[in-house]
Amino acid sequence: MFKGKVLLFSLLLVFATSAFAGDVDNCRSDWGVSCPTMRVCICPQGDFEFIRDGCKTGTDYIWVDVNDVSGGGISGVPWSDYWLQACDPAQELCLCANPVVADSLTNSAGRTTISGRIAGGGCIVTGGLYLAVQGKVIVTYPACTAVTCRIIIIVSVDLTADCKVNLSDLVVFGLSYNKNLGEPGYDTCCDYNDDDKCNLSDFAFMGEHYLHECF
Ligand SMILES: [Ca+2]
Ligand SMILES: [Ca+2]
Repeated sequence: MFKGKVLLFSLLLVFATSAFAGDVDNCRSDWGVSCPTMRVCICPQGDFEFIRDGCKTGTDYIWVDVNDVSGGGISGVPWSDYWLQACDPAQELCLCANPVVADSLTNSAGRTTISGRIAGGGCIVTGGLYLAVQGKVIVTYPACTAVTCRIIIIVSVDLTADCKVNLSDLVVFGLSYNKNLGEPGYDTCCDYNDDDKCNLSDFAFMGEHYLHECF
């Protein structure tokens, strides 16, 4: 009798687990950044800075562990099933249809990395980013209530965050032109070579990406 109950309980457990196996669990999944001060320049055309250069090493990356409800890794998650956005809605990016692409399918442990470029516009200075897998925003285990925000600074030649680089962006850029960090009117979103100055070097990037938009 006792043995029978244990067996039934075990069967129920197996059933409960297998019913959800393979589905992404946004609380048991996790993500992070390989270095503490990542800063990436983006363009809607997806042709600006690589995430791998975000901390200037050439080997920087975002990692993602895609897990199911039991904490097991899900392998084979497609390259394009990821989405990044600002944790602070006031700094929302404009993102193209496939803004980021993973470096590979998730491996047998459910892990992949993202080290390519981001296709979009806008600027995130504070508050960090969240990451979604298959439309599910990753939240912090075990409470599953707080969004898992990681600090990544995003700057873009699309300063108005409408996924187009045009005259309205030049107007915003002009307001910060020839200003340095600490001076009134200086906007760090206009600094594309990471020297805390908004000057001709940055304007050159503006020219290089002028009239770019999402493919
Ligand atoms: Ca724009
Ligand atoms: Ca600069």
